[in-house]
Amino acid sequence: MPIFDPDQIQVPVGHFIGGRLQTPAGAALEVQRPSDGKVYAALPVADEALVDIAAENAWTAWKESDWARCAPRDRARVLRRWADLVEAEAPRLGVLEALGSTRPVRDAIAWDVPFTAEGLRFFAEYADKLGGEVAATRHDHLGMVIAEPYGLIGAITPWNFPLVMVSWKVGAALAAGNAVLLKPSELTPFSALRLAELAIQAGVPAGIFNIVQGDGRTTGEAITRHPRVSKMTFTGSTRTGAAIMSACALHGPKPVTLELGGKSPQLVFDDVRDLDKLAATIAGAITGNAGQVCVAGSRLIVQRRVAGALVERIRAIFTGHRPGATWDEDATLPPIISAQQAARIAAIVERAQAAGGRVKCGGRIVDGGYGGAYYLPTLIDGVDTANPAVSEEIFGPVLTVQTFDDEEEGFALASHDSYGLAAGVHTSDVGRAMRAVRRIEAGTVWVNRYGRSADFVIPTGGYHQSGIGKDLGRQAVEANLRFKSVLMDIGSPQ
Ligand code: TXE
Repeated sequence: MPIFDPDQIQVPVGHFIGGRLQTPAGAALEVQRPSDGKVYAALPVADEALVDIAAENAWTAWKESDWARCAPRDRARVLRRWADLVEAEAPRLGVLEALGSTRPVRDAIAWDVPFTAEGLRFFAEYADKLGGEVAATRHDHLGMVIAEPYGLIGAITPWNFPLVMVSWKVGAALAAGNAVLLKPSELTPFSALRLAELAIQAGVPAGIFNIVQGDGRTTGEAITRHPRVSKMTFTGSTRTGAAIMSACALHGPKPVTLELGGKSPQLVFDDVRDLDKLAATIAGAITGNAGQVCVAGSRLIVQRRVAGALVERIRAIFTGHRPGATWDEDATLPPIISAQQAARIAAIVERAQAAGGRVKCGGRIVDGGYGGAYYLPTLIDGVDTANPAVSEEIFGPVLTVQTFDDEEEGFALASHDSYGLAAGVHTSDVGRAMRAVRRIEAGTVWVNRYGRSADFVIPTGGYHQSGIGKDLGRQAVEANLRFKSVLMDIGSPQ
C-alpha cells in the first residue's frame, strides 16, 4: 500500500545562497527517484563562477555577521531552535527524504528526521564548551590556547542518508562558529534545501549556511579548490576522498575530515547464546538501507560449530524480504540508489562467483514492481580473503560467509587489508570480546550489538582507507576549530 503519491510531492529546487533559494538558468542534471527510476526534477549545476559567488558571500557573512563573535550560548540557542523546527516538520521532511532517496518513508519520519534534529542539538551543546585551555607555564607567564573557528568550511555529502549526513557535517561546523558551503549528492539534493530554509527561520544569519548543487567534477572540485574554504569535510568513496585530499594539498594546504568506505566484519564465536536474535542482528546490519551504509556489516566470520545453524537462519530472513518503493508500507527492502549502482553490485557478485564464491540466495536485480533497481539480499560462501566480494566495498545487501576454528584464525579473518571502519563481535566471553577489541583495526568495535545508537557522544570514523578524523563526538566539533597559542609576560609592569 502506498503511503503517499510521489507525483503529488513538490520539491524545492535550486541553490541556497545568502539566505535564499536561487534557481539560475544554465546547465542542469536530471534527478531520478530510485524507487521507480522516474525523472522528477532538474538540478541546476553550480559552475566555478557560481561557487565563487557563494563562497565570497559566505565569507563576507561570516566576517560581518555575529555568528562567530556572539555569546556561544546564543549560537547554541539558535541551533536548538533549528532542531525543534526540523523535528516539528518530520512528516513533511520525511516524505521529501523518502521521495528522492532510498530511505523508507516510515523510517525517514520516525528515525532520520528526529536523528537529524537530535544531532543538531548534540552539537549545539558544545558551542560554549570547547573554548581552549590555559597552558601550564612558569608563574610569571600566562599561556593560553584559544579555540577559534576556521571561517568557511566546505562540506560534501553522499546520498545514503541525505539529511543525517548534512546534520553531522553542518551541525558540528556551525556550533564551532563557522560558515558552511555544502554540496549534497547530486542524486539526493533536495531535502537539504528545506533544512537550510528552516535554519534561516531559526535565526542562523543569512549566508552562514549555503548550498550549491551540482556534480562532483564541476561543483565539488570548485568548492574544494576555493581559496576562501579553509577546511573540507567529506563522506563518500575512498577514491573521491583521496581526490579531495590531494586537491586540499594543492590548493591550501587545508585540513580534511574524510569518512570513507568500509568492509566491516561481524565476528561470531560459538559461545553465543541466542542464534535467532543474532541472526536478526546480522541480517539487519547488511540489509538495512539495502546495505547502502558505510558501516554495513558485510563480512560474516563465524566459528564453525555454529556456522550452519546461523547461516540457515540468516538465509531465511534474507529470502523473506519484499522489495518495494520507499512509499510502499509493505516493502521491507528499499531500492538501490541508481541503476548504475545496482549494476556495479551485480558486477562484483559475478566476479566473486568467477573466483569460486557460491551464491546461496539472492544474487540478482529485480524491479520490485515499481521499475526501480532492487538487489535481493545475497549470501555468498566459498570465499577467501582475495575474493572480490570480500576485498571490495559492495555497498549493497551482500553478505559473505567465512568460517574459522580457533580465536586467532577468527581475529585474522576479521582484519581487512584496506578498510577499518567498524566491526561487530559476538561472544558471551568478556575477555575474548576485549581481546577482539584490541586486535581489530577499526575506528569502531561493537560488542554483542551491531550499529550506532543515539549516543552522539561516541565518535565515528575509520582507520586505514576508511578515513581520517571523526564525525560525531566532541572530536567532530574540535575538528572544526583551530587553536591559537597566546603567551604573555605578566611578571612585572611593562
Ligand atoms: O560516491 P562518491 P558514489 C562508496 C560506495 C559506493 C561508492 C560510489 O562504495 O558504491 O562510494 O558511490 C561528490 N570532488 N560510498 O559514486 O563519488 C559527489 O558529487 C569533490 C560510501 O556516489 O564518493 C557526492 O556528493 N566531490 C559512502 C559525493 O562526492 C566529488 C557513501 C560522494 O560521491 C568528486 C557513498 C570530486 N572529484 C558512497 N567526485 C559512505 N562512506 O557512507 C564526486 N564527488
